[in-house]
Formats: sequence, C-alpha cells, structure tokens
Amino acid sequence: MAILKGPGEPKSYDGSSLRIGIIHARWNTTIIDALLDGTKKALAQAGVKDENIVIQSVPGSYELPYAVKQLYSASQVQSSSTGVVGAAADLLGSASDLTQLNLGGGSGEKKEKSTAPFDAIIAIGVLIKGETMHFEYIADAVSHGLMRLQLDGNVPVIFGLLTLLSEEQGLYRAGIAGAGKNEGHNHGSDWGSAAVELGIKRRGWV
Ligand code: DLZ
Repeated sequence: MAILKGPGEPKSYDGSSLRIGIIHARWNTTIIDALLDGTKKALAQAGVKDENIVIQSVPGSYELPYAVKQLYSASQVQSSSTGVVGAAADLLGSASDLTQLNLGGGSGEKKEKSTAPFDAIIAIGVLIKGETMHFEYIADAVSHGLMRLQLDGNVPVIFGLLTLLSEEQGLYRAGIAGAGKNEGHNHGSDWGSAAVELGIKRRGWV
C-alpha cells in the first residue's frame, strides 16, 4: 500500500562531509530527549561525524530562533578566523579540542573537526497547548522566526517544533508512547535525514 504520510521513500545521502548544528529547547524534556536521540541516530546513520555535530540547549521553544541565529553566526565567524591557522589551533587548542584527536593505530591520523559554517541547523522544541493563548503566540512566532532565518541566512533550518494538543501526542511523535514506550514514530529521525539532504543539496541544486 502506498504511504500517504511522511517524507516518502528514503534516499540516502552521504553526510560524512557535513557539519550540523542542533538547538533544542528543554521544556517537556522526556519528549525532547527522545526526539534528540532520533535526530542523532539519523545523522550517524547518514555518516555525519560526531565531532561535526554541535548541540546547544535553550530553556524553551521561544528562544529557538535567537539561538539558531547566534549558533550559525558563530560558526561563520569561526570559519573566517580559522583556515590553516584553525587546523593548527585544533591541534594545539583547548582540552576539549584535544579530546577530538584520534592517535590510534600508530598512523598519526586525527579526527578532523570541521570549523566550517554549519551546513544545516536543526531546531527542536515541544510546545503543548495550555489553557491560554500562549501556545498560539509562541508557535506562530517561532515558526516565522525559523523560516525567516533560513531564507535570510541562506542556511537550511530544519523545523523540529512539535505543536501538540496533548502530551500523549508528543509521546507518539517521539516514538515512546504506550506501555512498552515504543509506539509511534520518532520524528527526530526525519529531521536528521532532512538536515543531511538539505545540507548536501545546498551545495548544488542543478
Ligand atoms: C512558558 C512556556 C510554556 C507555558 N510552555 C512551553 C512549552 O510547552 N514548550 C516550550 O518549549 N516552552 C514553553 N514555555 C517557555 C517559553 O518557550 C520560553 O522559554 C519562556 O517564555 C521564556 O522566554
């Protein structure tokens, strides 16, 4: 039977050269954690290297557009101030940079941590409707904010904002509903795949 919903037949893209940013809100943490997990699994499956994924959190969904903008700008600044100097800085840099080194196998090979601007950014939030108009205002502002960022910033911003009428809807959309906590479909995996597809496609549409 033909599938009516979802992004259609998955095509695989090689994400091994991509740098991906993820900003997630912390409100409704159980659902967020599962979505983040699904997103990271899809990125890993597409070959995106762990060291080329940057994850930052913000308190709530309302903060997502600002944080996406800051994260992307920071990666642009980082990229323009690195280059060859940046490669050396990676080698000599902070303790956290040093943990990225892989000196195993006697080959002297190291894991190259990218300092390029992000190829795509995924914004993840979970908004659950309450008794007031709060939900409508935030959902509207965040949706428009994220859309504006990707058009003005010329970078794909993946819309990982769930706008839910109940917590149960969120559990299903994170694939953790039901007694066995495994019912539903984890939308994070679609967001990870979308980031890889758009990240690759933006390098050349024709
Ligand atoms: C205040 C609030 C409420 C009531 N509900 C949610 C929610 O369901 N999901 C979410 O991500 N954030 C919520 N927030 C927090 C706001 O997004 C924001 O963090 C605060 O208003 C501070 O700007």
